[in-house]
Amino acid sequence: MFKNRERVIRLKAELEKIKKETLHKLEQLTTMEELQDLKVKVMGKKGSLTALLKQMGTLSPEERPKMGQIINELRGKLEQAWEEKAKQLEQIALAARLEGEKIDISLPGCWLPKGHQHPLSKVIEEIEDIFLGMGFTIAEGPEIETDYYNFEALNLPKDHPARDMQDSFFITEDILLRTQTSPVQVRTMEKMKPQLPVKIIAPGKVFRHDDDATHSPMFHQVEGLLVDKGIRMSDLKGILLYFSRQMFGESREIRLRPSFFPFTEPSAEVDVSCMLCGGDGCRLCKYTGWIEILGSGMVHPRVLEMGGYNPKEVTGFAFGMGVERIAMLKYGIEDMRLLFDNDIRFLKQF
Ligand code: 2U9
Repeated sequence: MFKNRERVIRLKAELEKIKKETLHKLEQLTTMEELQDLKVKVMGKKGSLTALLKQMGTLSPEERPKMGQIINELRGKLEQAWEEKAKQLEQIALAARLEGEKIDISLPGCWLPKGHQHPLSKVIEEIEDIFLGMGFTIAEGPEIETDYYNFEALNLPKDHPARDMQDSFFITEDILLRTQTSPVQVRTMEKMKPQLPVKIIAPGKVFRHDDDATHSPMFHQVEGLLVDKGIRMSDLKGILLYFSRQMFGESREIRLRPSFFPFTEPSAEVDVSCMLCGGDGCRLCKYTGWIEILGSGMVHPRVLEMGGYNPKEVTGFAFGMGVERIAMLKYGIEDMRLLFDNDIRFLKQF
């Protein structure tokens, strides 16, 4: 009986020692390997706690379950401590890995040569801004068009020079690269009818068989269209005067000269007072004081009809300008080919 008590006391003391030592070592260790080693040393087949369990057989049947409970409690406590330590070590390892992978964003980067906005893009954006400010919206359409949208719906007669195979880029007899952005307006009218107003500008690339200092086979246009009840030539004049002053300066005047286009009637060429000499006469305006900037007119009744609107109920005006010409006048560029050379020294000036 006495021996049994003594054994219990000794076992308890050893358990306490194992607990203290294990928790202390656990606190000290710094790697997963050390953690694993300690686990084997305490709980492994030849571990200190396992050895104590084996001594349970020497206890009396009354003491055995009590001792078993104490050992199980210690085992539970130690297991919880391993887990916590393992989590802590994982976090330390992750933090160390992240620290090692850190990118130093204060290092100077590689210098990449920067381009420059093209003067044509700049002018197109400026034109768009002016018309957006007057309530127009921007419409776009295909650059490859059918004979119908490019010519027929615009009232161009079959024998019109633009319909000649030599003057436009035909893909088949019926399909060609658009020669103006007008098909966009026709398509928009078709889509919008019978809604009013149709108030759009159509910027984009157009293609013609031309190539010299003032013509390029590909160039840019901005065309405009306003269809509504009661639209008059004076509305056209007011809008174009506002546009000219925004684009070329507040002191500009405009004049309209009678002209002819198949899609407008009456038609007018629009001149702006010379932005270089103010109208006195100089080399730029060929000593006339005026410079032609666009074409315009009241939409031909047949064109309105083909777009799906009744010319007895609505009227409209239209205009068209070449963006390259506007850019050359605005920036004093003398040769159109400079706009397509892509020389960064030229482009950077705008
Ligand atoms: C529809 C109805 C009418 C568009 C217009 C012009 C006059 C014009 C030229 C200016 C220089 C083309 O780039 S350029 O060679 N344009 O003179 N364009 S009226 O008239 C339209 C368009 C669409 C449905």
